Amino acid sequence: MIDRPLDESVHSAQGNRQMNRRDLLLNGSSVLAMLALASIAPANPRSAAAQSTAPRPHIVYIVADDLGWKDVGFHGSDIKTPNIDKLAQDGARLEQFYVQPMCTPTRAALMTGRYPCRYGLQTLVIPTPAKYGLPTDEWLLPQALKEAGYRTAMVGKWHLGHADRKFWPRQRGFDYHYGSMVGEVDYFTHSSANVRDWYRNDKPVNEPGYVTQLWGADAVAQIDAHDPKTPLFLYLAFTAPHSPYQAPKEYIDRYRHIEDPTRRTYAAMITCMDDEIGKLVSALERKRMRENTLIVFMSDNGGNQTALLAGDADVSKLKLPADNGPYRGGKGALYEGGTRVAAFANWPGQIRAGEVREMMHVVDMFPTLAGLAGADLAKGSKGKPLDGLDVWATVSKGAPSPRQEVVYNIEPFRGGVRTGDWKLIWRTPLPSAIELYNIPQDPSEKTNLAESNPQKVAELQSRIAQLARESAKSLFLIDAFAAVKGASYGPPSLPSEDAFFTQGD
Ligand SMILES: [Ca+2]
Repeated sequence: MIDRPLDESVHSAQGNRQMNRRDLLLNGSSVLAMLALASIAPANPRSAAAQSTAPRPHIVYIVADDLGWKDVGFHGSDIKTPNIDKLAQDGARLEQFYVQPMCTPTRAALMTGRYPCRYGLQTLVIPTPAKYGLPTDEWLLPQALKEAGYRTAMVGKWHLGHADRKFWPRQRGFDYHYGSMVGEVDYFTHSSANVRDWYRNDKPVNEPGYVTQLWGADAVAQIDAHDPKTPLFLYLAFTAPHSPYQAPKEYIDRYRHIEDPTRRTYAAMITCMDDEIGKLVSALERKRMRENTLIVFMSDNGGNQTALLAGDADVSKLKLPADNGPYRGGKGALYEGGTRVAAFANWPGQIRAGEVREMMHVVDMFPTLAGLAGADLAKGSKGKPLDGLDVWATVSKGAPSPRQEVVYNIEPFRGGVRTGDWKLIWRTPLPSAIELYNIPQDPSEKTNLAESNPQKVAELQSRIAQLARESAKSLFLIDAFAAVKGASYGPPSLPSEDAFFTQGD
């Protein structure tokens, strides 16, 4: 499939309605009536992973956070990422790799192989004060790999539930975890709103250092201590280059030539992450594990272009630094800039080097990795159907992808689906909006073809409506509605007695 960017200059968030927090809540509460109509997906048989002929590899899965599509050397950035570039050049560069538009939904999709709308994590992220998490009856990738005999270690950011330890990584299939639970922490204090969020194996720890370097060093320590006879699954989830924009001075100094201070720091954060990835590859080589290790890299969503979606840090006065290249919009948006991310897979001798322009979605990683690991997909799934497809032949040899459909997200107030070349974005709050794009011809989503293709619009609307009917209620909106409700009851706010004297009749 030909899918060349048409114009590198498009960064517009045009049509991407600016929302403030109040709008968001009102928007949320206006759709709550629709939530009552939502129902859980009917059970389909879980697809079995294709039999793999490859040996069982160690798996290192690396996630960057809010990384712009263009902000890696292999996509032409001026930001230096030599270690990432080497892995990408020697591996498969996955040029149509889709994720969900934000942190929590993408991480949930990776862990479950199922769309976040199946279990209520489709809207925004799990906010720091929220109490909900990824439902514990979902069967997760580390659980499946652990069952198959893997040692499972996680280093980094979780963001799939933090208020109750039942949601934490070690309760969800990881033998080991070092890192943070919420969406972002200060890179030096490891705190969110002055509360430290820093744990090793469920115990709070207080260690000085810069987050990216601490996680890089810990990932190396995991490899150094690993017995290579046991297959290893290492999930390394960096927060870089998510806000707050902070980096060690020595990295910032390398980018003196970048005038904008936020972009300078952002570049430094990425290069620091790249150095840590380089050290990790060296550790694998030292340990003679490299030849049998599959390394996958992706960003969890596109680079952020909306201050209100930056998280806890106030970035409203900054020029947001991420660059999504030719793709429209960014984090939070259903456009390609929010959902089509920098990604590659590398396994020497097993993955052919080159560009793979076939469609794949982060939900595909569960059955693909489980297939390589010989894991039993059905065990523990309680009959819930996977949305993911085994894309190993596509990743490793560039074979045609079994994936013909991309679900960008399904929420009570908007949905986005692509089937083949055609993509529909449907916003339902009144006044509603429909956008139809031919992605191979128009990857920058400049020309809305909805009016001239009513049949294609109807077909994709029908698919979105079907997925919406199958969706679970949004846990974020339930939470948001509870907050709105809290402000809707209580003693009446009537004028005080003084007002009768000062305001007259
Ligand atoms: Ca993110």
